[in-house]
Amino acid sequence: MLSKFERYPLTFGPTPIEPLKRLSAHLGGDIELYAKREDCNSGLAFGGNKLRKLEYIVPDAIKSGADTLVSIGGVQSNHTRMVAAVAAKIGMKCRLIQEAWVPHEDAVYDRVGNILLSRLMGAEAQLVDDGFDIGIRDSWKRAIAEVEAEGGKPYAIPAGASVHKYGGLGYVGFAEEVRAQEAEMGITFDYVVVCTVTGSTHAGMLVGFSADGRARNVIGIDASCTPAQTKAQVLDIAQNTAALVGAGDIVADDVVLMEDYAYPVYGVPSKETVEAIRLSARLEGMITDPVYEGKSMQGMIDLVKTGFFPKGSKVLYAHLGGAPAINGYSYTFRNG
Ligand code: 5PA
Repeated sequence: MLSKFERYPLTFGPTPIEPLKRLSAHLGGDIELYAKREDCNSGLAFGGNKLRKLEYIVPDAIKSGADTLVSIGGVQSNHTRMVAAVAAKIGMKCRLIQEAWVPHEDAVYDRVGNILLSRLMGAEAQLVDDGFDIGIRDSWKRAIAEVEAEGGKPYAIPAGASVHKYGGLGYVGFAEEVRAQEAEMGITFDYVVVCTVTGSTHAGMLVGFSADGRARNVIGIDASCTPAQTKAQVLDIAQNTAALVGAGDIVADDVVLMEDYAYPVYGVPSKETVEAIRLSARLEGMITDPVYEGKSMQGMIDLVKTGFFPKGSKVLYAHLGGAPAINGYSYTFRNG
């Protein structure tokens, strides 16, 4: 589906799929859990899901003649870290808006983890005191205008690289890659679990898996805590992406989004999220974060425990990255 689109390689290639044997056994052994390690997809600043998206956006940025990538996220945004890494790699400047999306407790929250790495890679990170919203933000528009006023040529990348015309393509590629790996492994996954916030990861998967009738087997776990807006954005991106690649249409019922795990708010882990992070760390040595993957891990564990997946199901957890943010939650994990 993607051969007509230009791709700028930022990743190592297909990401490994590994069985989560101890976690599966711990949860009763009726469901086989696997992880696809998108968190290990690149040597660029610890990698993660944004790189698949940016691979299809970078050619457009280079063609535009821009000299500065401009993007936005929370203080501990993984996305902005990835944009900073890509800017360094392709020789552009980088301007980042880091909004106060998370009511955080750690005193060093804006000094460690993702934002530390972004600064280290030369990005200019501006802290802005606005709350969580996955939509288009005035602060981001202002940053674009500022770069222009200073004589630069900005290339604008929205939150999570999601509502960009090419934002959904990367995860269409993920579905195609999974299909090829299934053929090699001689198995078929019954479900794919994905953490959903700005929507293009889930949306791309919907389009990619719709090719073999599996769109509704993609189980989104909401981590935005604003699920109506997230769901609408997933549908919108999926429909635009389907039209772009020439796939069949995606309808509202194709967007399966579990809304029960994002509490108390975006970026703040519940007691159950923290337990899920510990469990996956202690049984698998697999690190998930308090903002995104910890919530989808919690969701997957709960769906196994509550019998959502029929006995014998093979479930693929898309590990989308995000571990650096855990440094901003040192108080939560002070005793492990
Ligand atoms: C993010 C997003 P989508 O935004 O494509 O729905 O992906 C959700 C997601 N897992 C899942 C990890 C590790 C993520 O970083 N992160 C955002 C960020 O600013 O980092 C876009 C919100």
